[in-house]
Amino acid sequence: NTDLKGIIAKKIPKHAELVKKFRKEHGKAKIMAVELGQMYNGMRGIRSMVYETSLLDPNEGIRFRGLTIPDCQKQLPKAPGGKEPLPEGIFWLMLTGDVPTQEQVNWLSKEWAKRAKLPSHVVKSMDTMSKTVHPMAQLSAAVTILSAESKFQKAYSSGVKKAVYWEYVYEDCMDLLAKLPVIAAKIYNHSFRSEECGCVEIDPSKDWSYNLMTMMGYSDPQFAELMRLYLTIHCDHEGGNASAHTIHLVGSTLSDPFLAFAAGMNALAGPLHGLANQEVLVWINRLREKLGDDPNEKRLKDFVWKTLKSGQVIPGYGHAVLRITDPRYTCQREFAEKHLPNDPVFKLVSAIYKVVPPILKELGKVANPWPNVDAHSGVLLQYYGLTQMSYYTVLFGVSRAMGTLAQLVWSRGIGFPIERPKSLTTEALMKQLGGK
Ligand code: AMX
Repeated sequence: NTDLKGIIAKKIPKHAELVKKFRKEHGKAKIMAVELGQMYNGMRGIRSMVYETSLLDPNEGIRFRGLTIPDCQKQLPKAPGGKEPLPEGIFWLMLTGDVPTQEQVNWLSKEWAKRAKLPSHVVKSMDTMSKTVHPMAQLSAAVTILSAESKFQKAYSSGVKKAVYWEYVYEDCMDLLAKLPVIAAKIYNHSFRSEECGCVEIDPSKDWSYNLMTMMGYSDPQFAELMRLYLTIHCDHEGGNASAHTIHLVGSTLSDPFLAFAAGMNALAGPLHGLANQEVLVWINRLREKLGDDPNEKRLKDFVWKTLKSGQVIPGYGHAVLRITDPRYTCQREFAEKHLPNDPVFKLVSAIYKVVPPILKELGKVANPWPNVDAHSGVLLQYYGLTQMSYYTVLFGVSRAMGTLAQLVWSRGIGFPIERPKSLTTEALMKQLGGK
């Protein structure tokens, strides 16, 4: 059955009913007590939102609808002759809760290809944007103006009922996912390639990742495999991370999916979040310039300490929730071991993996000394010739669309209200706690 909308049309009302009953029975149950420290610490650890598509365990990593990354690598359909999962599969999984068949992902590839064309006003705006605009800002701007096409916005204005909001949100999300590779490729070509590039059309017989790669001017089948893995593993990281949370929040105001997603991309563009993958390579390249490709351990350690002492963080290390090596790092490392074991930058990344965690532990204040996803992605992209670091977060964003937009469909299906947590002033808190 390839009727994706029909499949979720059966599931969403059942889940909404289950939530309603659950809330009725347990609506007053206490989940946790909030500590003052958490309020000042970026709300870290406060269990305060419901997000269905994925769940993060600090000591295990991410699960998408119950499946770990290795599970997904095993169970999700592959491209012909390929070994890595197709991102289409993880989107299907997050949207429906079911592992799709090959036929279902093939349908999704074709469906996205069908919806991929950009409206001419978006093309025109993108083509005239200054090349000095950061690729993430170009992404945000392009998606923002795509909102002119929103079916949800039109349906809302015409007064459709709340119960069917999700149907229009679904259409917008599918359109956006279909168009994102075209937008991303256009940004790449506009920023880094000559004017006449970027005219390659979507091939409807090929998958989402393959099309993105060819539109950017690449053709190595192994790079297509990397793109499939990359776009699969960056798709979601439960709801509290800055980009997913922003999309969730903005979506809750009934802004259309284009506007909600663009807002999330502005959050992903921060150096403590998605921009870290750019920062990692900048840092590694600085290290290579200073120490060469094969520095001894002592010189490497000195470089790490120097970074820390100058008040900077070690990009790609640490995490707000994870307390282990990120499984997204591990699977990229495995990919590198298989396809580029002798690459000098990969060897350097491995050497850094040995020296950084003990140093961060020694600092004493870092909650998680282990590498996150961003510590490894740049080296892989660079190996295949994608050396423009300021572009890396765009690929992260294309992938992040899958989890966050699947959730957006469910959020409207369940009927979540506008999000509005309570804030307090320090003065009010002091009064409450009997301070000054
Ligand atoms: N290098 C140096 N110091 C670090 C550090 C790192 N990699 N990670 C954390 N710290 C420091 C913090 O800056 C903080 O110092 P402060 O008290 O002087 O301000 C202290 O350790 C405690 O922070 P924490 O509780 O361990 O982390 P957090 O939850 O506040 O922040 C994160 C998490 C990811 C922002 C942080 O680890 C960091 O800045 N890492 C480097 C940037 C990075 O890799 N970001 C990508 C994260 C994944 C993603 O979203 N793509």
